[in-house]
Amino acid sequence: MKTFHIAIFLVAILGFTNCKNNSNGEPIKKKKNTQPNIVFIMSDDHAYQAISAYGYDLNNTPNIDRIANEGAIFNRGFVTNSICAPSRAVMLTGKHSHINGKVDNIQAFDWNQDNFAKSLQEAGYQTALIGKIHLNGLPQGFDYSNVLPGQGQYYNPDFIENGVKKQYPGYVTTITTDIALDWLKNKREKDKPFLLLYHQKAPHRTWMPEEKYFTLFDDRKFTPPANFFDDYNNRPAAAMHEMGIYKDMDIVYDLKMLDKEGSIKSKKRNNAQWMYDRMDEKQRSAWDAYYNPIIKDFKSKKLEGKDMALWKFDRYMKDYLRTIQSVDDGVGEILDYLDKNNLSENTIVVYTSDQGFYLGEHGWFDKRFMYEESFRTPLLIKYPKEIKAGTNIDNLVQNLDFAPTFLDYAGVSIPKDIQGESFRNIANGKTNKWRDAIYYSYYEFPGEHHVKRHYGIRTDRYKLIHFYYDMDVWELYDLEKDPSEMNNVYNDPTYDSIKEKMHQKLLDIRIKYKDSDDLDKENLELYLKAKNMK
Ligand code: SGN
Ligand code: CA
Repeated sequence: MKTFHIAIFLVAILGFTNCKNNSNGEPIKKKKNTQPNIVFIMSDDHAYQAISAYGYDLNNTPNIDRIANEGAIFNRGFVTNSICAPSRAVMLTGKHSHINGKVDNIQAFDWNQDNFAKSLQEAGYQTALIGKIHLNGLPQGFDYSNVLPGQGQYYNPDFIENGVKKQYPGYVTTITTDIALDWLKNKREKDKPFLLLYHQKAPHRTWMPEEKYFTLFDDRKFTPPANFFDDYNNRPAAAMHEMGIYKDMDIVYDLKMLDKEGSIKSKKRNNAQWMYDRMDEKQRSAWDAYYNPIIKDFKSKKLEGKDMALWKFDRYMKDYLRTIQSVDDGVGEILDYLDKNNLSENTIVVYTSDQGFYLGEHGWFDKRFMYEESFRTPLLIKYPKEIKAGTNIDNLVQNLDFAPTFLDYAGVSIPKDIQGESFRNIANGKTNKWRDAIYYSYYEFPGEHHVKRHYGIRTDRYKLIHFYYDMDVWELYDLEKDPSEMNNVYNDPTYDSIKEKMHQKLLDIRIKYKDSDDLDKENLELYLKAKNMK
């Protein structure tokens, strides 16, 4: 072989590629890295309505929007079970709750089963999990983990670093970002591709803002959505909720009216006091300087009925959106780090939430229901190598699809028992061939917020839901005519043939995903046992 050919052969075999010149003007030879890095950003309870890229005009999230602007925004991203720990288990395993076993927030998660981080680790990735995961036990599949115990705390939170607990002074969102940046800068092995799960606690209840955002939105009065005063006509499960802003949101615990005199009545004053006491003196005095005048004003107003409901909504929105501002700052810091270190081109960045959230729709906060605002979740992705900037996607994707999508991007084979599908070729526009229906199942009842057990199916236009266990109620929605799901048309004869088709599709999809009434019963037994109710 001639020298020239040998040189070409060596270059090909070693996978070297020329990029920029060094300061001497010589080309820097860099090993061609074919496996992309993955930064998977998840926040907790972040409603898509509260991301400016989705166009709701509630707040401004310039950094999260950067992901959409430089990549793709999914308008129909959904979860399979709208509650924290189960959603994370689905995300890690690519399997529905009834298959991965984590059907509710109560029962234990089995870390011994496969997850996509384990597969990427085996394929040579450096892996880290930072922030909220809400799954018991030492995370498996990660070279480094530093996670919040359970729900975590907003102020001076504890973290568990590789199994060892320690308290960090400061605000949880900024601490989580600092830990993630420290791992990126100082802890990972820089010659390997990396997977970073960077998971924020915010904007989870009780929406305690960072000091620098206390006054953000003070000049604004938030008006609730059109169905804020919903009467739940024809929707008995919805009528039994315990997640009403007017009826159930705690004035002291959720809305910070912890008056020193103790004259404002609340079921959760002790919890509120405990969270307040966690702050150090400096944090408390900043807190008091902001909230005490609001408490004074609230007391003087003596609000009732509709006025009280509207006041609560406005206070809720202000604090909820403030906590998101700190999340957005963190996203900006991570994106800046990638940009400044020439990592952006070869890094996939995803922003999502463990589920959506009600911002006053149906009069609610919280999630759990299969109605759109909590079934849907924000989903934005950028990967400049493959995804065109400004892409808009309407396909029905779910958190079930993350695991196979990441494995696909990394060139790692997707285990046959994974139930999700890679949306890589949807994101890059290569195909539009995709599923026409998605499946949902929620289990945590009896439980907080009193949302009945239900499962259902959603297609492009229709949604069929079955509430069961201690009731037997079906609901059908025509999302084109009734996007706010106020009109249950299950018993409307004009929808008879649609109803029949949707029932058939529901049967089919339950078979496809291996779910059944028998499994529902088994899960119920396990749940009641775990809750010591049996
Ligand atoms: C806590 C909250 C609930 C919330 C659940 C589940 N109550 O129990 O409002 O629905 O978490 O949230 S609180 O008084 O403790 O704040 S999840 O996101 O973790 O599933
Ligand atoms: Ca959540």
